[in-house]
Amino acid sequence: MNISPLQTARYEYMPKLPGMLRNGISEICVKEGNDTQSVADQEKIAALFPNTYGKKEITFEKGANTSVSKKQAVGVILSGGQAPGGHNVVCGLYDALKATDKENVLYGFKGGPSGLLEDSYIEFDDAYINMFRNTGGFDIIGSGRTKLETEEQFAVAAEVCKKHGITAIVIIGGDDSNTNAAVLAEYMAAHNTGVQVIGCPKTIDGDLKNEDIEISFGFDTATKTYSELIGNIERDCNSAKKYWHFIKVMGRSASHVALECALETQPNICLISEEVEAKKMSLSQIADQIADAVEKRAAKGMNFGVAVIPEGVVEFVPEFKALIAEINELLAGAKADEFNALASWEEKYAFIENGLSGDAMAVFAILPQNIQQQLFLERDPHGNVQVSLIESEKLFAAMVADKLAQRKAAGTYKGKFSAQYHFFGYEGRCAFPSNFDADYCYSLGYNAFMLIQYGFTGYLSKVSNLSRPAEEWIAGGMPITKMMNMERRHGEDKPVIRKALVELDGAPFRYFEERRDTWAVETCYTFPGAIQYFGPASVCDITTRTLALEKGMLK
Ligand code: FBP
Repeated sequence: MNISPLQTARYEYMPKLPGMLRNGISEICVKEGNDTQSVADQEKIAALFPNTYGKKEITFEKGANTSVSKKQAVGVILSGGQAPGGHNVVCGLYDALKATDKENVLYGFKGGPSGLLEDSYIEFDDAYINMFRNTGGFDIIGSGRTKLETEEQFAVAAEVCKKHGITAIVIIGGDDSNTNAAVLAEYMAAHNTGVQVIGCPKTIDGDLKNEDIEISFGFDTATKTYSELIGNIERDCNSAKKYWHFIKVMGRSASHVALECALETQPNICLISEEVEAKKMSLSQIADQIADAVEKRAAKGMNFGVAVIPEGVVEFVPEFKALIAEINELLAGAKADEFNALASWEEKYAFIENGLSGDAMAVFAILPQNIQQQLFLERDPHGNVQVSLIESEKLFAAMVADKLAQRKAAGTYKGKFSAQYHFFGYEGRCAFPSNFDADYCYSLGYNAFMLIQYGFTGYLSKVSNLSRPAEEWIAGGMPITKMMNMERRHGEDKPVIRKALVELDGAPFRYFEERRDTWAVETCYTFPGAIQYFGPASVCDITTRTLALEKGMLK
């Protein structure tokens, strides 16, 4: 196998653990905190989780080990989208498990949660684990989006665990996967299976965060990767001075990724979906806001700029959301076949015009034709519009071009406008984890085993105090039920972990808001450069500006 010099060097990197975990299980004891309750809907959630609700938060400290010694066989699952650092969670878990007892075993279920249901697994050994230390990706066992949520699935999972003598399952995933981890933990406890379940907080989107989870892993590396690319584009743009770059960045729903990239690179424009929704902005208003910046910069001779667009923005535009709902309705059931049978776009357009309300049609009519066609042609297996496939970077560029053409005709704008488009998503999900993510993930995995060894179930592996050096990080666990509330999902009330959107009164957004008007008309670009893995801690180990602002470490 060909291995790059960086990969070889990263194999040698020793991730930093929180101080209290550094001497292994023999010197770790548990400090119990308070009983917990869910963030909302306490009675309902307590009733749904009679065996796992209300447990105490815990932290680990240096002290005499009081855990009960038993042979552990642990199964680990990677769930959902890739996020840098996933391999290190597995490595940390493996190292802790083997350091505690060489006879302990770690199984990796392949291809995500379905691997557990299909009993498709590998048993890790040193040689295999060593090939993945400090590397990006989830290819160590693969990932998948199967949801573990039904009683039937849980029964199969319990059987598979029984077959292999599995004592605990670790689920590495986002808000949905950790919600399901809590439900699985409750099932395993209620059925006296003896199987513990522990979650680990993953997602580049950064929306699995709350008073207990300071950051989900992968967010640091992914945003650093996108910020490097955006910074490079800013420099190109400021050199050539002839293009406006429209850059869409991943983040299915929340705008944390876009905001962090903006804080790192100071582009001329960064849309924040949560603000668009709060202000009930229309597509036309958003296009006008961007066109204003283009016009002001053109008046100063700067016919170039950079606009960052969060992936999920169109779903936060109220009129667009209503349009999508009408389209889904319009093509429900057999009507989709009728539509698909129409031969030309003109006929299809007439069908649409006939079926949509006047308001929805007014929004549809202002969209560029390629976006109109995307809305009708690229649909998911349920027949719904695939909003995440909408090329919003092209949509806004086209709408801005229209606005500028109108302004030119009115004589208010005399500049030139030429757009380039980019989508940064997959580029960041499997990057070599930054030192922060390498350390954080290794600690999450190591800590997950400590939770198992001390007999906890339904807990999330929690490592906090992350804006400080790793030595000062605090390791422990939090019952997942503490993060839950009831939400309506697919017509039913369900207990779920609350998704964290960008808070408009939070420090990161306020910092951005105070400066963005200047960034819009001046050229204030900053160039973060590539992630550095070797060198001074002040360059290599710092985490996101979002976290620094949230912790008051940046004003
Ligand atoms: P997770 O929530 O599972 O971590 O995945 C997030 C994400 O990377 C989003 O940013 C993106 O919209 C989505 O996954 C894409 O997923 P897929 O590659 O399965 O289409």
